[in-house]
Amino acid sequence: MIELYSTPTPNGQKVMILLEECGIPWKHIDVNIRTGEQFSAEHLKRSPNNKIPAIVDTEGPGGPYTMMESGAILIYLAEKTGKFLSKDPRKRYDTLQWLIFQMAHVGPMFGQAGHFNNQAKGPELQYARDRYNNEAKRLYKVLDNRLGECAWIAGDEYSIADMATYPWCKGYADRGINKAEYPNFMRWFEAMEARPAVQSNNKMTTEIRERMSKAAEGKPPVNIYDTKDNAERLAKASKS
Ligand SMILES: N[C@@H](CCC(=O)N[C@@H](CS)C(=O)NCC(=O)O)C(=O)O
Repeated sequence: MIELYSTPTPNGQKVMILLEECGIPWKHIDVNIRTGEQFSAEHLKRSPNNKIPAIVDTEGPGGPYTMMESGAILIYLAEKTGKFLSKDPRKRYDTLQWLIFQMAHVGPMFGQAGHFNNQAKGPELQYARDRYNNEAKRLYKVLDNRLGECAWIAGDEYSIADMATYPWCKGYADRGINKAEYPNFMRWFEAMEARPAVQSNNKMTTEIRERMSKAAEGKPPVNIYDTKDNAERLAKASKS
């Protein structure tokens, strides 16, 4: 059994998609990052960086195995199930380079763009807004160019690189990405949305979010965007 300790953000969803694609037994254990549950002593044991997602594989190598970092989790689960990470060396490294492209660029840059568009809206921050929005648009073009060469991000086979990238790309319309300018990206995005596992992820995402909002009623939210507060929360949790 795979226990997924998470919130269905893009980083959480990529693991949900893989679990649904593999059809192995798994369950979602809600860790509400809006109310600070990522700073609990139990969660810090699973994820010392106080982030979601984390997994526990109750039948891991040598016993129950705990992991943080969504990219590492995807590689682990792909290797465990023998799916979506080719054994052919070239295809495998193609998949890993595009997975790491998502982890190092798409996730962090889209995340910063979202932060300055939605959280830090001051007019004096226009430089940051432009920097991350332009970078996000450039990354969509990298994806569009790549998907003009092959059916899936890593090549001719659907892989964990597609699963990692898709949830981050859902907001393409808000970023000014249109079908005419990014046709290869759009073709891929539609192919992703046609997959039953992706549809199941999207349905579960809505349900889990509703369940988590209900459970959080009356609990004070934490401001996870305040990095100084986060450092203090971690220091406090580490003492307990
Ligand atoms: N590189 C990490 C990033 C994880 C991450 O940033 N998770 C966010 C949600 S998407 C989180 O847990 N934020 C809570 C916090 O910063 O306190 C991964 O891919 O797993």
